[in-house]
Amino acid sequence: MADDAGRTVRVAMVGYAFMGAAHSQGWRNAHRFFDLPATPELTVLCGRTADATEAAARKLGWADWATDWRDVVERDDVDVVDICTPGDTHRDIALAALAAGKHVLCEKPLANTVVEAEEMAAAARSAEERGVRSMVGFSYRCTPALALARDLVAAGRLGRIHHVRAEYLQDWIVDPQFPLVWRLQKDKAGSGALGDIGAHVVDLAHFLTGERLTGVSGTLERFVDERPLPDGGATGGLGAGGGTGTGPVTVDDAAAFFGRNEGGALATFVATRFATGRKNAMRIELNGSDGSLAFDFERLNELQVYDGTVPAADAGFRRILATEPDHPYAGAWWPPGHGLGYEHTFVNEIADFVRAVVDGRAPTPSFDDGLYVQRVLDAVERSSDASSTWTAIS
Ligand code: SOE
Repeated sequence: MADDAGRTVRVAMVGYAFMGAAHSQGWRNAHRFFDLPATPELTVLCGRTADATEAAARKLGWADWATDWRDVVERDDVDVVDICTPGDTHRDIALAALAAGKHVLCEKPLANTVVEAEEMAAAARSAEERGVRSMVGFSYRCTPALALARDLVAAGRLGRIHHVRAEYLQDWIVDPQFPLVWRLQKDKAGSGALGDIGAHVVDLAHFLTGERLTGVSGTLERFVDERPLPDGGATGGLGAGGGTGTGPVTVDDAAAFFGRNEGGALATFVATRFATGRKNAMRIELNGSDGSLAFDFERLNELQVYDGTVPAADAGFRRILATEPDHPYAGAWWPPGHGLGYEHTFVNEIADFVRAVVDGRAPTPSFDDGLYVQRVLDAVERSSDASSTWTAIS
């Protein structure tokens, strides 16, 4: 951490595609909207190829650029390493950064396997003892309406939770001609819709209820087995195309699973990239003995709440516009009713991270929270492969 006078947090970010762009605007803006104890500095951006990384550094506002993350994590002018790469590099970068005494923000899912996630969580716990902090980037927790939902559940407003129903619906690969990008390759991404977007709803179910799943049963599906290679080989981003030849899709296109929470609630999940017409419809509904709440990220400033304790004639779902100064994060932004977008969840997330790092607190969600999600993903995969109907989560 920089000296008290400067009170800066000097950041190195590895990766600069979709998440790199989302995080960069978060690092640029967090101290301009939140009163933070230190000012983030976009010190160095790290990527695989020099020309593309230099261009990305200029575009995204980074002071320097590099192509070897092993050097970057050792730099004396770096306090934080932000990992925005595909999952196959999360473990190596995080372990090296933590060992070098750097605080780490790592995109979700934490890793590609439970073994990697266990190593990362153990390293994070050890680093915590040296005052080195770490967090996994489940950014949707920083949506005001979802943070409000968590507060309502924690205050007991829903009573005992009986049902959690969560789904994350996208449709960007319904076209079989969409190219074989890295998110469709197991060795890069670890899994498909299950880990990429299913991880978000598994984490949200935990975040909102404060309870973890004790077991799951589920199935995975792949609708398209072969896709055109992207231009420049099978590694392109969300939209790279134009390659020659085809390659095998090695991950799931969709996942459906259910489980039981520690508190007894029945939880059901769907994560799919084949929900034609649904672009980023991340939805969750909780039903309790005293009420319910419902959220849809396509209407992310709103929370639907049902109070079951009022007379039936007066009861009904009401819409809360989570844009009041008293709503989580909302007070740092615009006047009531003006609303936030997807990018603001990353600014909110980075503000939380900077505050925790400078104040000497363990940020949440922790690598242990990320490990829990990894165990659920793994249990769903084993459940899908096995003939058994139930897979316990260790
Ligand atoms: C998948 O398309 C994706 O980019 C996820 O990887 C992100 O985590 C999610 O925020 C948006 O959709």
